[in-house]
Amino acid sequence: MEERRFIPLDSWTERPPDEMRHRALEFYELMNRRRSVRQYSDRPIPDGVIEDCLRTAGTAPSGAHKQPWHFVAVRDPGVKRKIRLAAEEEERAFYGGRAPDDWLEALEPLGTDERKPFLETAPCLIAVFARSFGRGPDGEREKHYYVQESVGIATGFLIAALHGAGLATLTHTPSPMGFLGELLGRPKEERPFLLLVTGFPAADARVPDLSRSPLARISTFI
Ligand code: IYR
Repeated sequence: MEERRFIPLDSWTERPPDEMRHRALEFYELMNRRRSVRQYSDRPIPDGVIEDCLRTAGTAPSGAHKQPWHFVAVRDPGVKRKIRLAAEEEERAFYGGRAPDDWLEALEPLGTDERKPFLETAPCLIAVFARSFGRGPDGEREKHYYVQESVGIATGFLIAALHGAGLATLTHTPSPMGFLGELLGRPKEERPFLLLVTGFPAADARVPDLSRSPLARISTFI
């Protein structure tokens, strides 16, 4: 049994109310400028940016602090091509009959289809994996808790970090995406969670004209 160790909360920063309000609004305004982008330029991402964004993802809270995530940053054109081909094969089946009509109808405003050229054009694809269990120092199985929640939170941190750094993203979920684990050589205890496409938008990138639900619809104060 590891000894329980506590340290002072040195990282805490106390802020005056005005500064809190300012920062809350500023962060909202930053995040409200995020859009899912499906057309990318092939412009490379400056060195170190993805690494720091992944460090941010790794700061997410997780069940029993098991950190049940793994991120594979794919820059290699050959691997990106393989991912595109495998994803498009699944998507052809999805759009060609596997998806129920109501789902296709719901996607209509997004204008998506089985073609995923961005999987090759974008300079980086981050495959997010959820680890259903971990390995202790002697290779023994270690239980993980709230894996989906934990990896979802870490992915949210990652999206916010990439956006904050000046990169566009797309959360892409080819379905099913078992091929990702095989293509990227991940162990069987890791389940693909989603694929985050990132890079700079194409000069002529267009996004659907969507609006976000107002606060009154998404929240209740009691
Ligand atoms: N995976 C498909 C379909 C798709 C599903 C949902 I839910 C979306 O919000 C967007 C697309 C695709 O990527 O086209």
